[in-house]
Amino acid sequence: MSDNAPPARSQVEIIKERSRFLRGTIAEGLRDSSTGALAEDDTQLTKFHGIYQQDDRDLRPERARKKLEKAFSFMARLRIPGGVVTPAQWLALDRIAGLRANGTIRITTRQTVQFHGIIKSNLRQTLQEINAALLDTIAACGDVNRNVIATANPYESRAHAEVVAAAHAISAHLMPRGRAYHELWLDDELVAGGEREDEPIYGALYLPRKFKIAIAVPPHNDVDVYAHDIGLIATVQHGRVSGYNVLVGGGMGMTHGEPQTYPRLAEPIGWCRADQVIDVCEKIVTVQRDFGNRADRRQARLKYLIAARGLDWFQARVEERLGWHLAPMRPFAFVRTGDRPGWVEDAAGNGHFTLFVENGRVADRDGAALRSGLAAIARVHQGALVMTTNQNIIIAGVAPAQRPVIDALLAQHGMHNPDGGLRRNAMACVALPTCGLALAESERYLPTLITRLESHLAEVGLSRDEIVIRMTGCPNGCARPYLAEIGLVGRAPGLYNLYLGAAFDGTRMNRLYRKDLDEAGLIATLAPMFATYARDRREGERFGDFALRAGYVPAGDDPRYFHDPPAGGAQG
Ligand code: SRM
Ligand code: SF4
Repeated sequence: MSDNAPPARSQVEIIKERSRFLRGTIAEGLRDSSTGALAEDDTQLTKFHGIYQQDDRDLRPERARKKLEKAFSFMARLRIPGGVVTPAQWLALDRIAGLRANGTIRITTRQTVQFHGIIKSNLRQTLQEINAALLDTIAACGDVNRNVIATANPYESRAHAEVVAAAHAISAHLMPRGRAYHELWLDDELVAGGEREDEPIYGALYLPRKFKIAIAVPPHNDVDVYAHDIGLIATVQHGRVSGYNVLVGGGMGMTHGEPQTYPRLAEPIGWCRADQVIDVCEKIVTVQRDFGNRADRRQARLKYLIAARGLDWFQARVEERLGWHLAPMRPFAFVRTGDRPGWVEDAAGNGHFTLFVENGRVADRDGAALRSGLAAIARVHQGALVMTTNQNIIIAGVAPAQRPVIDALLAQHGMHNPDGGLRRNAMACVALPTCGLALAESERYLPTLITRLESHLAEVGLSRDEIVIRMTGCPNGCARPYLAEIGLVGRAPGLYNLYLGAAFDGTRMNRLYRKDLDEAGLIATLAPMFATYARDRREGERFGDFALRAGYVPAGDDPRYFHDPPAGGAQG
């Protein structure tokens, strides 16, 4: 390449550039009834509208045998900052799940919901129904800022309500401004070829890669604040949010066999006042927009920019754009990640019930009619429903008189929170059959594995002990497995890499312990560890901390920011 040659760009950059602000040929593709799919380039663009083209991988062999095209359908992901919906909105989601999707609602690890199995001819109708419920799917996926997540339950305190409001404000500020979404899905007037469009924050190429923001209210780290491009930790004074500690450069994704990709925890750059936080987020986004890697998508997340240029360089660029310096970090402490299933009561005496939803799948099956039950609750409930970042849901703001009604509906529909400390702290990503990137089962398998592990935990008296376990069907990290005390990452059908040693409060990642374990191997490895832990643990010692002290995985120099270095190749 000559010195004057333009820098290399990935194919997705070229698709974005030619897309006329995310239109591509989606409209034509929707009209084409000869296939259940869209044009390949357009499938990159629909992500910005919250839509993924998928196919049912269970059906692939049969369809191939019959020489049929894949069983294409679409996944739609909503943008719900802070995860709060009204009961009426929940009922609209429930109706859409039954009429347009596969009969389930999937609560995600980013506090929103997904519908799976929408066929192409139903897509526009589905999006219109979502919008009619005053919800949308704009920028839920794609190279833009995604759903902004926040410590669940705005009803818990005034500060909690303020961070959910901040999540909404940041999300709105960083939303793409183009009209393509409205035009394609909601019957707006066509502007293509007409008035000039502009994306004041993103520009025509949007960001080099996806971008994520999370807000935590200590001492609860339910959002895994270190796992995101921007992590904001609220500081609270006299019950109000005074400002935010700002972390940058977190991310979970990696690729097996590519040691230059790795999960990384976000690092602190300073504190800002609450009224400055939108500006800070915007400037961080624009530095990534201007300097992020647009040639290699595997190196395009903010974490790699910061790793390459250094945190000081990055902070200086952000402060240049702000025109002022961030203040020193303020003290904070986390005690746990995850959710706290069951009732809690606020100062006003209202109740909030966190319902455990196994791997986020709201469905009617196996004796627990979760979908019908939540719909029945939504019909009588007067507060809100709040999705958590751990795939659960909170029935929030229940007046004392209403509590027996909710309790009765929970019981009637078989909706019981599990007792087991491992299951209560478990998450699995979607994986098969809809995720095109899955190498192994996850959502469909983790419950069975947990049942088997539970019998070993019971033998040594650990049934109720909280241990965080997370599984993903590939190394992309959608259930944040590298922050789990037991992390299981799919390598191939039935085979998982086992990671140990993360902190219970989500401030330290785990490390690879063993590769390619099948179920027998996982149980044979973990059962004796549980026994040793039950026997040798110190007062209050968590399983993740014990794994380091027992030497299952090395503690290293600074485990807080540890990831396997490229030279070690231990990741895979
Ligand atoms: Fe994810 C891609 C599901 C949270 C890292 N993720 C995907 C796709 C869309 C597969 C694809 O690209 O074709 C999956 C769709 C599966 C399906 O059938 O529904 C998928 N991710 C999910 C969800 C639904 C998992 C879940 O069980 O809840 C989560 C939806 C969140 C949301 O509502 O927006 C989900 N994904 C995450 C998280 C966790 C988080 O953000 O807190 C991560 C790790 C954090 C991060 O981004 O670093 C995550 N997903 C990825 C990656 C790897 C990104 C990277 O930097 O390497 C991919 C693949 C990619 O982008 O190329 C991916
Ligand atoms: Fe799919 Fe991998 Fe994400 Fe699981 S971790 S949903 S298998 S991309």
